Parts: sequence; C-alpha cells; structure tokens
Amino acid sequence: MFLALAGGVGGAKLATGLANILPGADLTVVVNTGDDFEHLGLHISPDIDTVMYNLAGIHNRATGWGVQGETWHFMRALKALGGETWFQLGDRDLATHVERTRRLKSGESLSAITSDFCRALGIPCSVVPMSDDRVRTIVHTDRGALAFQDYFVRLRCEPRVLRIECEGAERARMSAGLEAALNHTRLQAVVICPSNPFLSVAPILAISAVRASLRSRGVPVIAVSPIVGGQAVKGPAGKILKELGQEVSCIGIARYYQGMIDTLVIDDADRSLAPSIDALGIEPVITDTIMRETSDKERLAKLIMALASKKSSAVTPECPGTTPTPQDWRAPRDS
Ligand code: FO1
Repeated sequence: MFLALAGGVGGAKLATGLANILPGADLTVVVNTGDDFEHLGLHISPDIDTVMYNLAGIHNRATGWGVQGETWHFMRALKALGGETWFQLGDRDLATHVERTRRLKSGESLSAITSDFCRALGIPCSVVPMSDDRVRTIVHTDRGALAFQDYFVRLRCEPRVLRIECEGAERARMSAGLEAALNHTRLQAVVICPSNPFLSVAPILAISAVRASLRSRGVPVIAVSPIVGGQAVKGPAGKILKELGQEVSCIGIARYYQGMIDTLVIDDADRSLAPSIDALGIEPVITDTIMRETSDKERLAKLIMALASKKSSAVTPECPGTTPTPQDWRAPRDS
C-alpha cells in the first residue's frame, strides 16, 4: 500500500503512473488544499481537481489544470457583464465547483464529496484532501501578504517571495483518509511527488500530526525532485527557491526535505549532484524523471515501487518482472 503526497500538475502525473500500476485499494493520494479559495461564491479546490481530472484521464493536456475539450461560454458571459475573469473557469469545470459548493454548504465534508466525485469519474484509488479543516496558503511578498491564487494566477508569481505561511495548518486535523493510510498495516512507502515543495507539499507537512506520523511510522519516504538541470519542470519552484536564498537544484530540494525523506529521485541531467545529496544522508537515485507520456509516468512509478520493496521490510509489492532494480539508477557514491 502506497501513500502519495501531491499538489498540482507534477503530482498529478506521478499519481497517474502509480494508479495505473497499483490496484486501487493499494494507493491513497493525499492532496494539498492550501490552494483552495472562495471565488465567485464557489469553493474551488484546484489541486484536488487537477489530480482528479488527471486520474480520470479528462485533464486539459495543454494547461495541466481544467478539463479537456473545455468551452468558455460562462467566462465570456461574465466578462460581458464586467465580472472578474482573472481566474479561468471552463463550463465543464464549473459543474465541479457548483456541485462541491452546494454539498459543502449542506454540511458534507470535502473528503466525502471528493470520494463521490472520484467514484463518479471511475477513479479506482483513494483521493483524499489533506484535511477537512480550513488551511490557506498565504504568500508573503515584496507586495505584501497575498492569498495563494492572487499570487499564483492573478499576479503570475511576479512578486518576490519573502516567506510562505500555511494559515490554519498547525491546528488542522488530518483527514480520516490520510490518517487511515498513514496507519495502514500494509503501508510500504510514502511518496512525495514532484510537486512544488513550498506551495504544494509544505501545506501537507505543515499539519503537525502528519509530520509526527511520518517520523514515527518508519516506512521509507521517497521524494522525486521537481527541479531538473537547475530549473523547475513546471511552475515557479525555481524562482521561489532562489528568492528564499536556496540553491536552485535538486540539492536545494534535498536540503528542504532533509530529515523527512530517505531517498530523492533525481534526473539524469543532475547525475553529478548525486554525491552532494548522498552527503546529506539522503540516497540519490538517478533516472529520467520527465513525464511526457503515460509510459514515462508508469516507468517512474515502477521505479518507486521497486525502491520501496527494496527498503521496506514489509510485504513485497507486486513489481512487474521487467522492472529494473533500484541499483541500476544508483549514483556512484564516491564520484
Ligand atoms: N491556473 C492559471 O494559471 N490560470 C487560471 O486561470 C487557472 C484556473 C483554474 C481553474 C480551476 C482549477 O482547478 C485550476 C486552475 N488553475 C489556473 C490552476 C491552479 O490555480 C494552480 O495550478 C494550482 O493552484 C497550483 O497547483
């Protein structure tokens, strides 16, 4: 059984690879809700929707978020009325937000609604919000404190980041689905997907019970670097690393997760940095981490499963016979 921590597009891609390989009951994907916000009277959960649409295979491949084959009548009509259009809500996507908002208002939990939506979309694994309590990512910048989507979409990540706050996270309880996965007797590994560490993963780890549970659980924690060749694969991770005074490389990512992870999967392009990661007490594993096609997502997922089965003393996962051993990707320790 695997628990994957995911945020936006990078997380959704690896979650898809894991979901294609593992039986549904053997995968829980816990999703960041720090990006959630109320907009036009609707409750939007962008990361849950990105993961959900990717797992259902109905995601917009060009943007990474939203639904494929989308139409924009609502946005055009809203614009004509002089409404707010900086956050694009497609007509199909809108149904998700309207129905979620209606059910939240009637007292249902985000967990229950997400579970029902995933079932309706034919997703076999569990997708759970990190918490059913309110957590909001606040980006403190040279232009003041900004709500996450103001920083990310409206201001296109332009302001300089000084610090990131996960408002409400310390008091938030983890969701029942996350707690069940962390306490699962067959839990083999926790996978930190190549999501933005500061914006997507940090809010999950900011829940104190999650951090404590990860430390005490004793299963391997395997992260995949979202930085390749000194650049973020997608989004502002590189810019933020720099603004926070960190090295823009997978070493910066290793330092960020130091004490939390056992293994960092890095890209072939960063092979020469493996010894520095090793020196931080983190096992570097080298492979092609760029996920263009479904086969790339599945290959990375198989590698992670093989790493987990090597490290875990628990039940060996079902790895296809063609899966290379993790040793094939290991960096030479003294080069
Ligand atoms: N990202 C954008 O850059 N512009 C948008 O207009 C936008 C709309 C949007 C609507 C629904 C949704 O689920 C996601 C949306 N995103 C948009 C993506 C989202 O804001 C970010 O990718 C995540 O919050 C960061 O992981």
